[in-house]
Amino acid sequence: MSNLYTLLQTRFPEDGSHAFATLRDGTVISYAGVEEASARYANLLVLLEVQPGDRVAIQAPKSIDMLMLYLGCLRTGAVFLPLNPAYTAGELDYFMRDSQPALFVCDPAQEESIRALANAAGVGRVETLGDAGSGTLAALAGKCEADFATINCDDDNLAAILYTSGTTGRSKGAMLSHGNLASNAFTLRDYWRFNSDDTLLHALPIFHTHGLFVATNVTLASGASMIFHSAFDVEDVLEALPRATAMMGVPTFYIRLLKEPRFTEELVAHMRLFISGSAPLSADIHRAFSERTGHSILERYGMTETNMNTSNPYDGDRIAGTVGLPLPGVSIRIADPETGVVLPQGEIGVIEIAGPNVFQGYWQMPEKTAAEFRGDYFISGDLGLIDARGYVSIVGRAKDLIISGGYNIYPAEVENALDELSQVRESAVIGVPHPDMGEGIIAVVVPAVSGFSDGAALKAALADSLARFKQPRVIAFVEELPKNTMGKVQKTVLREEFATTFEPH
Ligand code: MCA
Ligand code: AMP
Repeated sequence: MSNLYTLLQTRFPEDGSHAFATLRDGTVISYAGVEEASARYANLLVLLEVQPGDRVAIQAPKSIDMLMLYLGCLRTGAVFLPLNPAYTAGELDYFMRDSQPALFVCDPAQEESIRALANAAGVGRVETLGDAGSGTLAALAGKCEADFATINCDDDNLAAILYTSGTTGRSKGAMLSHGNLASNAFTLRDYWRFNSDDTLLHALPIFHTHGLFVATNVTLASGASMIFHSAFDVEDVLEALPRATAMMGVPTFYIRLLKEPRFTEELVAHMRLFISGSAPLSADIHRAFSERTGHSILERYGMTETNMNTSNPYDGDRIAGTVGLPLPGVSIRIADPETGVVLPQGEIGVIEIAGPNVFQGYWQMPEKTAAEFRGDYFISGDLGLIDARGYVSIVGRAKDLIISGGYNIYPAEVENALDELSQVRESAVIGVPHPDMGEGIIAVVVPAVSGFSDGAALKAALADSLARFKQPRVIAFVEELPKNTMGKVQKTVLREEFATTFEPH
């Protein structure tokens, strides 16, 4: 096996002028440009003495340069470690100390505060990268050679670490190898029939699996093009759709598009594929979408730890409410969550996954890694079943997790932050249906002093410790939390009580 970059490179179009990405302002980055820019970043990493296996962490605005840095890391054997720009200083401090990056790249606007954090955490070097090629890192890369001999590596050499939260509230770095990413990229390209005539509308963030690996690696593995937007903006998407052939999104993208009368069958007549994932796509949205556009959204299922596991078929029935069939090379079984006994077809249990897509473990957490595997199978924490035709459906979660607009929020982390506040005796954080984000976050709080009900004060206090997307939208005060005889909070009772909080009135 070889380096993921080398494998992708074999599929780059022969004509180097073929567009890889077109930006909002019309700038085109060609495949020859990709080769050159990624070589410059690779040379820069060598110059900065970043060794194979060293982490290169980045918390910066979405940009093509960030993707070129990702490819530069692949080419040198460094480990790319992207972080959500929404993370607060407290969250970053943990990521820096845990991953000990050789290089931390930040938004130029945050340089001063990041340098202070990095010094305290023992991170050796900080550079900046803004959007549109600004920042010290881009300037340094611009002075480097545009040729680089990509290093050879083994399947299990690390390519990236992506942090994912856990039920204990402590984030874990999922280690993904060149082999993990390569297997998934080529499988998805074939399964979804991507080729060099495709233009993918890319409006996802690039610090997560969906926008970074699924969207970008599949594009590169097909020699295809992308229309590269800095974020999802419904107006920009409506404007760009007529030039695209495929789109990947979280359900919120499709919910928002359906709200627009200008989103019509004619507008998307030439599109070949709409893909959804990261959160459940309701059967209602699936149906409304096909009635409006004539397109059946292709829903797939993945995780940070595993890349993509299942997909509805390209040809054949894309069944609303299911996540489709195991991808070629991926094994899926349903097990009893308590005993681990594999269950017969049709029964509900925890979804377990094995295959070349499954990660190498959590960064410096061998016990946590061991606890989440049964043999070769990774225990997803999602509850599901496999029907007679082999389609997988997700019916619930064994893990206490909220998914809002495609971002995961572990209630334990929010509860810990709330419980640290002097005004809070205890708290329970739940997700309930939200018409735009899928789920919205509610904190149910027992105040330290009876009668206290200043939700705004608690929200303000959380702003320093939790990224905005993890902060509860609603804080409800109660005298006590419903608990079972073991003293465990009955979240199902709370979810029922608050079920209609975000419904439009
Ligand atoms: C933004 N906000 C959010 C979210 N996003 N709050 C909760 N959940 C969110 N997802 C905050 C903003 O900071 C803002 O705060 C307020 O909510 C309203 O923002 P709004 O303008 O409505 O949101 P937006 O900026 O338009 O973003 C919504 C979004 C975005 C477009 C859905 O969150 C997004 O791009 N999501 C994609 C996430 C993704 O790529 N997930 C893949 C993970 P304020 O109140 O301060 O204004 S990979 C994965 O899950 C696996 C592997 C898989 O299968 O793919
Ligand atoms: P993450 O930790 O961001 O990788 O999120 C992975 C989780 O997202 C999975 O364990 C599922 O709970 C959820 N997920 C991803 N795709 C889907 C989907 N199509 N339907 C339902 N849940 C999904």
